[in-house]
This record gives sequence, C-alpha cells and structure tokens, in this order.
Amino acid sequence: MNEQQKKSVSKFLSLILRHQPEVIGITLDENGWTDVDELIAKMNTSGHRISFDELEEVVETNDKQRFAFSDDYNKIRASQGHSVNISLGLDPQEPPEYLYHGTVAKFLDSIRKEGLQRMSRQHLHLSRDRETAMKVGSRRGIPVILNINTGAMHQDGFLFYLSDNGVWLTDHVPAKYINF
Ligand code: HQG
Repeated sequence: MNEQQKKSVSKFLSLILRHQPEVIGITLDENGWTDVDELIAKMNTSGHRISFDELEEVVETNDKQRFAFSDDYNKIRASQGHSVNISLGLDPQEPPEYLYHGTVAKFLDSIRKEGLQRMSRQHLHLSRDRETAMKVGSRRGIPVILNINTGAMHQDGFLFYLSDNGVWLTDHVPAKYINF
C-alpha cells in the first residue's frame, strides 16, 4: 500500500473504532475491542476493501500507533481518542511534573474560564512534549501551547492514564493548573 492508501484506511479505522462502529455494523466491547475477522469481512462488504496483511501493515506503520491488536491478533482497538463510551482499562499513572496541550487562540477565553475540557472525547488529551502538542494544535490553525502543572494536579488527587501509544489522558484541567 502507498502512504495515501494507508492514511485513508487509518482515517476510516479511526472513525469506526473511536466514534461510529455502526457505520459498518460492528460493535465494540466494553474495553473498545472488536473482532478482527468480522471487521475485515464488514469492511469488505461495505466497499472498504482490505486484507489481513494490509490491516496489519496499517497498524504497524501508523505514525501515531493509533491502533493495537490483542496479543493473539483476534481483536483490534483504537488506543485512545474515543467518543464512544468505552473503558480502556488503564491503571492510573503518576504523570511527569509538566505536560502540554496544543490548542488555538480562539479557544483561550473559554479555557481561561472553564479550564480544559474533554469536549466530545472520553478523555482530555495531553502531550508529553511541546513538539507533539504543536502538531496537535496545528490541526486547527496556528498552534498555542499550554503548559500544565500535572505534578501539582497529581498531588491534589487528579488521575492520569497513559495510553498504549503514549498519549496522557485525564478528565479535566482546572484553569489554575494551566500556565497560559
Ligand atoms: C479545545 C489527535 C474551548 C481543545 C491528536 C481542542 C490528539 C476547549 C478541542 C487527539 C476547551 C477539542 C485529541 C474549553 C478544550 N473551551 N475549547 N474549555 N477545552 N478545548 O480533537 O486535544 O490524530 O477533541 O484545545 O493528536 O485537539 O486523531 O482534542 O482544540 O491526541 O489520532 O477543544 O486527536 O489524534 O478537540 O486532539 P479534540 P485534541 P489523532
């Protein structure tokens, strides 16, 4: 597969494994997993032709490692980014002293008032470094990077999770922990 084909499959997998599994008639279990054979069969009958080898290639070469197979390769899920209500089953982890969030200027007034919210997703996403946060923010325009006092949040009892692909997840960041 060429890069464009892989990107297109990755976007479609993000849609069905994070947001709308019903588009091709699959279901996700409570931890977000779906059956690999059924996924391939239903992608093929809905016009998104793919073989197991191609699916494996997309999962393994994905720039952000967005998807993961179960150990026996029978199941697949998105590692983070869901809007559907699933539990990734991750244990809380101690975050670094600071994490970063990439956003854009037009959201800042609202973020100053209500802190960072998870919006339509199951978690709010934080990046481990400025460079990653820059890429996240750039999806929406000129990026603005917010530095978050995650060490202080941890001390105050907020919970953090680290997804299988290295994205830090939490529920809400009150404005007092954000360095604007
Ligand atoms: C903003 C990509 C107003 C927030 C990335 C963001 C990430 C507020 C937008 C993943 C707000 C939500 C997630 C508030 C937050 N008022 N705006 N109180 N609180 N916002 O897409 O973090 O490529 O749900 O700053 O790499 O941009 O898809 O979140 O701009 O990891 O794998 O509301 O998506 O990964 O947007 O991106 P999103 P995000 P993938």
